[in-house]
Amino acid sequence: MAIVDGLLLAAKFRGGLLGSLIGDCLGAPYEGDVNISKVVLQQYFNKLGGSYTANKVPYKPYTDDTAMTKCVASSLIAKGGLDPQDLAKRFVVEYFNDPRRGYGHNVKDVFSKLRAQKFEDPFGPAREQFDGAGSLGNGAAMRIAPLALFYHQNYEELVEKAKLSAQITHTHKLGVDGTVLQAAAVYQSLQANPKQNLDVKEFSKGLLQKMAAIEKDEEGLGLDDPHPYQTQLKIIQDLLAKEDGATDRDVQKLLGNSVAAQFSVPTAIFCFLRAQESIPDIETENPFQRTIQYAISLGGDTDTIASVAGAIAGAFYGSSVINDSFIKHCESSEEIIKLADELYDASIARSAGKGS
Ligand code: R7I
Ligand code: MG
Ligand code: MG
Repeated sequence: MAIVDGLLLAAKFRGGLLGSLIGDCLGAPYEGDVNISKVVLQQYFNKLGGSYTANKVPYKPYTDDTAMTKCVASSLIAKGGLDPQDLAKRFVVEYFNDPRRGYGHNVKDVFSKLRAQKFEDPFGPAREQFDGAGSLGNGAAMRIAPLALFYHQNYEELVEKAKLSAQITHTHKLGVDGTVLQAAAVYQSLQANPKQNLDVKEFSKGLLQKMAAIEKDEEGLGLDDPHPYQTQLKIIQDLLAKEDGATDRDVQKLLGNSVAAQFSVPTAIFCFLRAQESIPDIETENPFQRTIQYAISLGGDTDTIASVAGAIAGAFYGSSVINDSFIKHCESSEEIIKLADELYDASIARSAGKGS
């Protein structure tokens, strides 16, 4: 952690949570779309990035991705670490207070069952999803950024807590491992120095090594490919190495843009890595904006892929790279900044032995 001092680390916490929020809010209007016009998308970003005048510009509401991310952050802050029962309660209270946030179709059953059994077993209802197979959706990965930031000083602990936090709603190996992959990506971003060009080969190699340690005991779990995330990471490396650049079609076909964690988390990681350099038809010098704009341009699960990519980008660059106008256009951005600062304090207090 030597290259990241306290000030930068605090800015990276803000960047990670703001990136997650902005990707969600800006991506939400396009969720489910195919063939998004690059010209229209560019105009959308130009307008949102222009000078901000309160009440005169569109205000972008957040969706379930942010609602659940806020629960993860506030639970970690309140409890000084992961407390699955407390987190499950926060998900349920949040959902029943404000259900119209575009939640996944099946995860709502988990919330009802958790409420009915009074949180006695916070993992029980998720295990029953999809006839006992568990959900393989990206709903646990999309909310993991606060946890990856909080546990940044101990990678083994981060993996263990990321898995547990996922299992409150997602118990399928693909849902859990996709969450670990996103946690690992945010972790690597946080450790990297934004003043130097990112070595995208090293970044993907680091993730491959980490997923090799995760995907080692899956024989007998019934997956066609025993190493699905390593397969996706190798595709990322191939696409990055393409001389004339991967086409949108390549990315959609090979990496995917669906609600499945396997076909959205690696896609988001690819968006962040590809956006280190210019991308055709995306007019901005700002690599954070490029990441989010590119993620949305691929269509499909745009709020989530942009949110996951935005968290990785924000944790790498820190909040200073983020256009203030984007921040102000997003619902609850002030609350997110406050949560990021409190999460940073809680994480530092814990590692200094002062936390619980
Ligand atoms: O994963 P989850 O929380 O959904 C997150 C997505 C994000 O895009 C959000 O922005 C929001 O729009 O929803 O919710 P789940 O209900 O667990 O999973 C989402 C969907 O993935 C389900 O409704 C299914 O269509 C699909 N899915 C599965 N389909 C077949 N078999 C998830 N798991 C399975 C499965 O095992
Ligand atoms: Mg959503
Ligand atoms: Mg989504």
